[in-house]
Amino acid sequence: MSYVDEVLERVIAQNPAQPEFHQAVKEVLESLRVVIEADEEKYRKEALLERLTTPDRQILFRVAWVDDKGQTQVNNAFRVQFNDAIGPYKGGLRFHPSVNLGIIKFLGFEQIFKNSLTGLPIGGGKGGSDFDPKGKSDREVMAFCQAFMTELYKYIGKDVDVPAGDIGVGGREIGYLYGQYKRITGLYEGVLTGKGLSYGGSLVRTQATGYGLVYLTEELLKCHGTDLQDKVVAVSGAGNVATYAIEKAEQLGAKVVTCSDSNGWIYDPDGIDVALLKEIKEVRRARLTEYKAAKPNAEYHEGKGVWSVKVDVALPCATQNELTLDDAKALVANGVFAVCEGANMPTTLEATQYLQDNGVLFVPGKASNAGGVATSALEMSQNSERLSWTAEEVDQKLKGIMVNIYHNIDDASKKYGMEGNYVAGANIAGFLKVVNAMEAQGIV
Ligand code: NDP
Ligand code: 2IT
Repeated sequence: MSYVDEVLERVIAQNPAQPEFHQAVKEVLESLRVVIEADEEKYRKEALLERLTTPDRQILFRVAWVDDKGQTQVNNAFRVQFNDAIGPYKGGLRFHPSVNLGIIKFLGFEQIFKNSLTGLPIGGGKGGSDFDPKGKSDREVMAFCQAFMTELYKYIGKDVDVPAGDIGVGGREIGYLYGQYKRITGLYEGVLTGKGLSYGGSLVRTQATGYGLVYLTEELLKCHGTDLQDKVVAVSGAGNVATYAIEKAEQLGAKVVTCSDSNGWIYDPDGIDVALLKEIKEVRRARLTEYKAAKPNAEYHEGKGVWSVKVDVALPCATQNELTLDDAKALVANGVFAVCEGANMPTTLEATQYLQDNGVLFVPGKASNAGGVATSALEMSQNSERLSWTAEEVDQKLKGIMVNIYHNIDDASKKYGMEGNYVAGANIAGFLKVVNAMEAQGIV
């Protein structure tokens, strides 16, 4: 059996009931076949793939906190420190009821390659909890964040592991987490990114994932003889990534006609009103039904459906496996030109294959959503030098990083004989830097 197949079998056997982790590993290892098989005995001897697919450390802990009724609540929490070959562990924290160890491992594994693609010195990690911030008071969110950090602080540090936001973790949560870290350790250091601007945050970090996604998409389109001007775009999600993807796409002349949350979705033929979306989601923390209430011309539909709309470009920005084979068929039937992932692994393996087989330009999240973590790394640099860069400076750097990522994955796809397969290009380009560092540092 080939070494890649041996390791795939081993990962599935050793990590039962973690389908998202299996999915992420399968996608990467399938792409790496061509690289591994060129030097299979060397990689097998140094157990390179076993080391790459086994986290350095998995921290599981209990978080107990008291709700507004005086009831004690208990949540499960995780931090997976996956690979620190090229820098300190770096990756977000997700607070969502669906969080379990397998979800955090898939996200941490993806993060290794994404962080490598940014060109910046950051390793891969991820964490989170099954805590649901939805419907909780600010005091309850603070109580949870303080209890969570009271355990997590032991394992993180500005040169060790630097968490940030993800689903359910935004500016409010990072603020409470940072305050508690500082209270316990007495250290005022860049241990978290996505901080508020008054206490060490970077300009443009809030916008960075969505903006970066659109910068990369624009470069992809440019290299295929077109651009976003007058393109019709479908976006899913209505959170941090979706909101700023919509904002930047509209600034570049596209018309974004959809967004969604976990209850339903909006079709707005006039183009999504991003100021209204921010007011509903960032200020009121409300549901998308309120968008329809304010914009009678828009349609609100319960459940899923954004991929049924006829568009040129699709940007999935909500969550994993939200774009299925049926959705891919609908997009292709409607003549979609490009699909670029804002979320982590939003497209199933079957849907990805179908899009690629039908000539749709497809860029995986580990490349196209890397602008968030890249700007986090820029926040770390600013914290280290105790300076703040201007918005223009950060935005220019972000744009440069995204353009560079596109060319890097495009070049890798060509070099390994799979031109236009950006999944393979991203996995191979991300892998090569990490492997080089792992080999240089010996068996550790
Ligand atoms: P937010 O919490 O700000 O927003 C998430 C959005 O997706 C919400 O609209 C939410 O709806 C929807 N959503 C979440 N889970 C589900 C679900 N299970 N089913 C349907 N809809 C769902 O998160 P972000 O915008 O930060 O993250 C979105 C995606 O982007 C995630 O995959 C994340 O890992 C990825 N990402 C985030 C980065 C960042 O910097 N924030 C960087 C790179 C990737 P509702 O409010 O109803 O739950
Ligand atoms: O998935 C991701 O890249 C993030 N949630 C951002 C991580 C970070 O450290 O900024």
